[in-house]
Amino acid sequence: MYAQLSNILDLVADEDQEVAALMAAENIRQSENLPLIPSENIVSTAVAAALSSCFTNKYAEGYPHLWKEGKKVEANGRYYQGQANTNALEKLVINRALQLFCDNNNPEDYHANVQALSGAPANLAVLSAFLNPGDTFMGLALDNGGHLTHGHKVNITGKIYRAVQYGLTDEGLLDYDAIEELAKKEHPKVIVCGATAYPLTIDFERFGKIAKSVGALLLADISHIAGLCVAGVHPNPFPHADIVTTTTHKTLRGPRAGLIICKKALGQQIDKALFPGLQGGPHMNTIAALAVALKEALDPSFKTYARQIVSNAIALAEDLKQAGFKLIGNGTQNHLILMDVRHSKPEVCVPDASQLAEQLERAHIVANKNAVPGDLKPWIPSGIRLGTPAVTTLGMKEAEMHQIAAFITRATQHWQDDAELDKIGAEVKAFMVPFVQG
Ligand code: DSN
Repeated sequence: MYAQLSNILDLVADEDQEVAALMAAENIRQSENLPLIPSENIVSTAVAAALSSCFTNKYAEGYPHLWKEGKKVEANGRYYQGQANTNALEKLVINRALQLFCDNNNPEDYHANVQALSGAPANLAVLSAFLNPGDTFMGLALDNGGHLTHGHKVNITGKIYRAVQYGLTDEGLLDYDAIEELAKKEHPKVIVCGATAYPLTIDFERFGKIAKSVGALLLADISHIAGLCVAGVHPNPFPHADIVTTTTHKTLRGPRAGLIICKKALGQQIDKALFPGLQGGPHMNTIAALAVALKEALDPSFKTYARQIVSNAIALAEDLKQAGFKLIGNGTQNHLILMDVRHSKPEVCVPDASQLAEQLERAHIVANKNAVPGDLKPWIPSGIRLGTPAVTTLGMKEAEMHQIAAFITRATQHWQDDAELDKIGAEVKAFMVPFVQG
């Protein structure tokens, strides 16, 4: 899997030994630790190579099109010369994004902006396109699984807009009736749906109805589940959402970037909000890598991959439940699992999820601490968030998930026993070998 990196290492080492040493060390770390953070994945060699292409040298402020009276027209909308290849590349990735995300919903009715540097600027661009400072929007609270950019008070989206936060039920489910009631009371201009830590299917149709009933735009942030949506293993947000944002490096398995797809009538406002409103020149090397990743996602094999991500998550969740862990939502329907370790059965109950995350890393199991519904102090969370996109990319299937669940259970039971954790770490390292050689 990581073998081709040695060539890159040699090239960097010729010029900079310090950076080459860090790259080599990170390569080893990634090969010896179970990658279970649900927002991480492992890109293909072609995606990695496109990222290091000469497109990194080119400035390309503007777009490969112009908007005239709300209609997109073929024209060079760049500010600098030398754009023959950047224009062709950006048009290619726009078309691939529309084909992938809007296939059954008339791609010609949609527009894609592929320049967002990641999910946070994508969300901010959309909000700034349709809200004035002080305007109201709704989003899922961070400690209930939402994202910072869905209106958390420390984020710019919570500072300049009036962000009304909705939550989950005590069982960890989206409460659509309560969300509808809140929308009727607050009259938001935009409703954001989507999450960073929600293990169940999102009902975009219901969200669409709620937004429509109060005259709000629906923004679906599908950063976590984009790969599942395009593969048909999670419902697609279109046609219910007006705008979709996503990062491209999670289940979609591309470079670290952001995508905005919207109903065409909103395209001009969104393009303008992103550039010149928020960003400068797009990173054309990342856009080249995104083009490659979208081609990979359009291949039928990607559907098989996405299905396996979910099957793996379900297998892992079932075993963890059997072991006594309390899972938010009582399991998973997507790629992630949220364990409430402070309220699990005594055999796996741990009073401190932050320390547990650190001790799991000692056992070569890399996950992240996460707030769960009901946490009174989100900075001292009760949850551990796990995901299967990266281990599925490595070729692991249900049999390996049973083994991973056993590692996690043992490491949790012995979380204060460094010697035992080191022993588990050695076993995990050996377990990874066949999956990372290549
Ligand atoms: N950091 C991402 C995640 O882990 O879900 C969200 O931005």
